[in-house]
Amino acid sequence: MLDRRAAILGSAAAFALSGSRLFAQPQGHVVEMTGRPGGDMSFSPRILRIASGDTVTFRPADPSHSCLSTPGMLPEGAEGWRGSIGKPVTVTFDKPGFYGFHCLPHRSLGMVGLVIVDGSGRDANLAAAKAVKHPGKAAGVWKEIWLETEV
Ligand SMILES: [Cu+2]
Repeated sequence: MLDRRAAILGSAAAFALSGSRLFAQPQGHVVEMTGRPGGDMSFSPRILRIASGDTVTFRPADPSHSCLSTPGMLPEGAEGWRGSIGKPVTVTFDKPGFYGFHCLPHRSLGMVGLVIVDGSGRDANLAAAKAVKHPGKAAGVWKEIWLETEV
């Protein structure tokens, strides 16, 4: 009986996570920018899947990082952003689709990431975003990111 109850609760939780958020309030998410010279530089998480209308704050946990949208990796009509070095930047994501971003000084070291905004028309810019070329280590990191997104 307990097992069955746990299963029902589990599926309800799964539904709540994957199901409609039509009546949900927009959520705020945080992506940390970490790493010091000589070490790994990264966004954490580097893949974030959110609902349309949610906000993401890119927050520097270590100095010398920034976050800006990567050219060619925005849905049609979506606005890009450009955060300053060492400052947090908060972005509201209103249009479904794939948003690539990077750290200005550390893009070629592989400091890049992806926001996936679920909703109608989400995949419209997927092929274009995947076709963007990246410098240095970013190319390899993007290969991993596209494998991990499984879309
Ligand atoms: Cu950086």
